[in-house]
Amino acid sequence: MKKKILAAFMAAAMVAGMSAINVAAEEEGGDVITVGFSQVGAESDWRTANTESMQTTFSEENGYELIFSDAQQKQENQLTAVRNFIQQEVDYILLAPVTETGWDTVLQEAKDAEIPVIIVDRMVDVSDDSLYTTWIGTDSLLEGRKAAEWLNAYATAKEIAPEDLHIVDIQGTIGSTAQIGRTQGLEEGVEKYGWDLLEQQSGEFTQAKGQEVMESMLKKYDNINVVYCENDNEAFGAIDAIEAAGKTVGTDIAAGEILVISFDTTNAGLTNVLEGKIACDVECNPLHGPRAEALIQALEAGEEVEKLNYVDEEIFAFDDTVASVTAVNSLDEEGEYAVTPITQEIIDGRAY
Ligand code: GYE
Repeated sequence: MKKKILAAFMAAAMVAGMSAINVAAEEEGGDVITVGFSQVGAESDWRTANTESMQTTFSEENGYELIFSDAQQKQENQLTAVRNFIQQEVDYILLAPVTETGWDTVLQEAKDAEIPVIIVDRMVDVSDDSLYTTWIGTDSLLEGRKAAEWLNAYATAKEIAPEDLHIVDIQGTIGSTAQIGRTQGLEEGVEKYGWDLLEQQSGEFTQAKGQEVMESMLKKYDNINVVYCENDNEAFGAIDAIEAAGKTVGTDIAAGEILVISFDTTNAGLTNVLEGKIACDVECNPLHGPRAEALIQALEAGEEVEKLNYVDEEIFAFDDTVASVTAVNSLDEEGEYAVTPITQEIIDGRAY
């Protein structure tokens, strides 16, 4: 008898206990924000830092469930990922689009499902801006213009005639915002100052492709003295190719050195600046996790958010020949931007 009572009591306690746990889980579940993030890939150091920033921000401890999808640089994978997020009824979709075009249909589907879409890093080119809620990222055109103005100021200070700058452009993924803006910045410089632009070819933002493209360009032209790399990883590949060809990477163009310009200012990129292998590196900040979260929190609170959110960025160079550059941003505002000569301390103090 006693045993039976005890068993019944225990069973009741278990049911009560379990349902208490369930209630707690449901309550917690109610607060958890589910975020689907379609990432471009893992093509560069910048991208790795960007992924890390998103993953640490949208963590369980912070009250999120993150569904992460790596598209391996393919738009079709991103279309599938976004459609999966819609099916899973996530609360928010974060999309770092590989290229700008081709998003109208899938974004319409997200809109119809009433899931807010936050575009991160690169932009989308859509016929109707209401297809996404907001965008957070960097001003690639401004970055390109900063680099071009630095090159002009540096060459002028070293008394190198514009027509004596023989430039090759290792472009990013064709059709991506980062490529479009950085390429345009260089092309405007060519137009404005009369530089000799020998060739443009995509290095897909990777070290391997950057190296391959540089190798082929070195075979074609014997007078290259400036390499404009549209990200750090391409620069690492280009530097390897130049050195393997028996040429010297550096900043003394008159002495026959090949000057490298780059973007991103990753830890390894800035280390190359310190060594004088990259002359000028224009910052592109990848730490978008907290920025995207701030937008989500504002939306959760029912606040209006800006449509376009640009991040402020710096310029680093191997020396102090150029103190600052003047450039116009994507919103048509002219600004003066300081150029910081790199030091080990600066590198050590940075988060990526
Ligand atoms: O510069 C590059 C990455 O879209 C800004 O993509 C980003 C670029 C970044 O692969 O390294």
